[in-house]
Amino acid sequence: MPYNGDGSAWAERPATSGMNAKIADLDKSSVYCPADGDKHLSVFSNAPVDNLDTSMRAGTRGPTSIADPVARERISHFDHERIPERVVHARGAGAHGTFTLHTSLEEYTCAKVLTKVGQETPTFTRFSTVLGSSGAAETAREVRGFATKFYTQEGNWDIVGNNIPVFFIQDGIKFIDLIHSGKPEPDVALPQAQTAHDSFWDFMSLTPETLHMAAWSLSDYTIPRSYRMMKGFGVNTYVLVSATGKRTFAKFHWKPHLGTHSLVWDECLKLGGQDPDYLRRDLADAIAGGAFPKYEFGVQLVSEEDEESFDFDLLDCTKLIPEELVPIKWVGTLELNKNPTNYFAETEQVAFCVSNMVPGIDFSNDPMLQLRAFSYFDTQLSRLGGPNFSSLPINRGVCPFISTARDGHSQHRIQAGPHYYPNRFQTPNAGKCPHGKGQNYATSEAAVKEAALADPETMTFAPHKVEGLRAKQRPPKFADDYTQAQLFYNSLSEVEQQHMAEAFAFELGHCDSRQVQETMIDRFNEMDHDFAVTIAKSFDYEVGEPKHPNHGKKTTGQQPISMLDSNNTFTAAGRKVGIMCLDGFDGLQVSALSTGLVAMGCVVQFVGQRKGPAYPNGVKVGDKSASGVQNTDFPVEGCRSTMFDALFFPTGNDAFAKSLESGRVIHFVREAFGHFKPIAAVGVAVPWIAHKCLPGSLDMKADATAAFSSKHGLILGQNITDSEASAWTKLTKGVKDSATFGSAFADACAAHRHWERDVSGVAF
Ligand code: HDE
Repeated sequence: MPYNGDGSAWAERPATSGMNAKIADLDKSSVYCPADGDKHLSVFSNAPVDNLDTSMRAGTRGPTSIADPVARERISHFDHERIPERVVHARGAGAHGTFTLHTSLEEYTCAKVLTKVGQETPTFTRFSTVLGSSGAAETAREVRGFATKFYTQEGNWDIVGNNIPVFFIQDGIKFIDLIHSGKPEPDVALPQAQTAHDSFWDFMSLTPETLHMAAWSLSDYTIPRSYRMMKGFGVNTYVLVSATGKRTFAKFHWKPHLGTHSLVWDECLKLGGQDPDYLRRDLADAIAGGAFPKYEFGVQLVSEEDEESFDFDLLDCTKLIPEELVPIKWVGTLELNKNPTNYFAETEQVAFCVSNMVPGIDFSNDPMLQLRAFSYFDTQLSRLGGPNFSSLPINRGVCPFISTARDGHSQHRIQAGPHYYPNRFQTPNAGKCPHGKGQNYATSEAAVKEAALADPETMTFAPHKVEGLRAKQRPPKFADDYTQAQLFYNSLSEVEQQHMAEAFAFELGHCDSRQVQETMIDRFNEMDHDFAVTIAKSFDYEVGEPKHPNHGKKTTGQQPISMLDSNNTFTAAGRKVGIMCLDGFDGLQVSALSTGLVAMGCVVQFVGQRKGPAYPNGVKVGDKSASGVQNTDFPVEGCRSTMFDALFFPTGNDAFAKSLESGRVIHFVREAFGHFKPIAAVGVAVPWIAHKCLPGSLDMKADATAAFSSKHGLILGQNITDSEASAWTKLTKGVKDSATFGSAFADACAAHRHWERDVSGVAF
């Protein structure tokens, strides 16, 4: 069921059952219209307003009177209703959810959110692009943000991560230049939401540490199919602290239950215009339809003793920890199960702060993380207008706390009691909430340790030794920029490597500076000579000798780098199937297949000559009340193949066959074929596909005797009839049982894309 845009969701007060502590908390600040029917339209003083159409005037045709408080208030509020968009990650989509722990990390942390098995912690997650402004198209090639706020019983904990496990730079001080280079050029402010311009690649080519992330950002990771099919990573190395004070390094992972999948670049370019909201629509639709996105949460753990045992530095966020060295331990599940009620109040005002930690979770000395711990809190001051942003409804915690902070713009809390500490009412350890505890003023190292160990609640800042020369310096292992870039490249499939080369041609093809193009090709020569030679062809450039011969190693695991790795999840669930219901279509085939697909968790949408009724074979056009009339989601002109993951063309009568001849419908097939998507067809639609849509691209003879042929995601059943019930109803779960036409199509949908196809001769 798609997101309900008719406004009825606005009146929806969350049901009492299934409501988590945070939704209940938000409800206290929510006004539902028109469910709260006793409310009247008012100005802020709450006085009823009886006329919102006409301002007060001196005489019928005279000047407007400034004495009209309603007009004044309305105009004034409107004048000020914008706040600055986020400096980065301005374009985002959010959802409420629940995190449920299934495996305790008690050995490593005292954070209750990670130790109490079965506990459900309310969450708010915001996905985002990085460079685009708040209205930018979502299918631009962009790194994606994956930020989650956990409203724990010990305060809010935020993991502010990305969909790629590494970052461009090693030290936060360079972040400003990185972002400036990627944002639109400063004179005429273009291009929007993309890195395909000189400044970005100029910065990248001159900053060797970006090589690893440059490779990731040219890969299919930057064009995700859906936020539901996207991984997440904490990126930086954190520290877990146990109740006994033991410190363990930790990397955080999110793994989508639907697998990790991407769009193809041509689709992205088209969707940018056809549906700039493609990803937020997909997320809202799924949640509204009850297909709640789920992600496994995992950690890679490294003991303090093993800190130096890798050939990279754990504090260097341009490196990942290969799973062969440290496997991921999966400990909990995040389910996104409620759309926001008000985008501005929730998704826009949510303030993720890397500094939001709970006892048992701490920072490592990663120099990116350390500066991030400052930046997020700082940016909210101007973005949300002052120091009280943390008591906005979406940001306030669900755990009671006492603070001595007071006043400031828009103070929401009415807090009684002393605004200083210590005071005669609260002794150091007398607070009711962990945050009231843990203040200790011990000065010697031993005293600090003893105090900390005695009180696990203080573990956020468990003591650890720091020493060294104060200087502007980087650890020696930060110097290797290419080993993991090679590991990444080697771990991709050939198809994905080819996509990277095509992405390079697009990105650098939009740059005008020859120097930028050549320096960047040279930079990639440090990753892989053959790759550099391939990309150099688009620029007529002669690559020099290999710089660092490729070590040839690959990595795989539970979060495999290649999306084609068998450890990735392939399922038909969550896929959107478009069914062509031009008048005269075979109604039985459509209803049988669509019922099976929906039961498998697919979203089915119908396309017809008009939005509204589509008339099947045997029903007179215009007879709306006849049985079998199919309500369509789009008229052919109102959609494109890009909006679906797979297409089904039933058979039909002569009128149906004639309508297939339209150029728009033929283009549907060519485009979906060119984007490697599953296409199924029956009866008259089969020769039409073979001869009109894809002449020369199909080898139809191969399976001429079978009831249907299934090859490269094309499922063609010219002679299947409606009476062969098993062909339609025996849909499996898309797990390699292609015994029937329906299950072959389900399998093809589960495979997502059929890269084996030769699409070179197809115009689309
Ligand atoms: Fe951010 N980043 N960042 N960042 N970042 C922001 O904070 C910043 C970095 C990330 O959905 C801002 O509240 C600095 C790495 C996400 O609201 C800002 C540095 C990673 C989001 C900021 C980094 C991220 C942000 C803008 C270098 C991947 C969106 C608005 C020291 C792990 C969160 C805001 C949301 C947002 C600064 C580096 C991810 C300006 C200075 C590395 C997902 O504070």
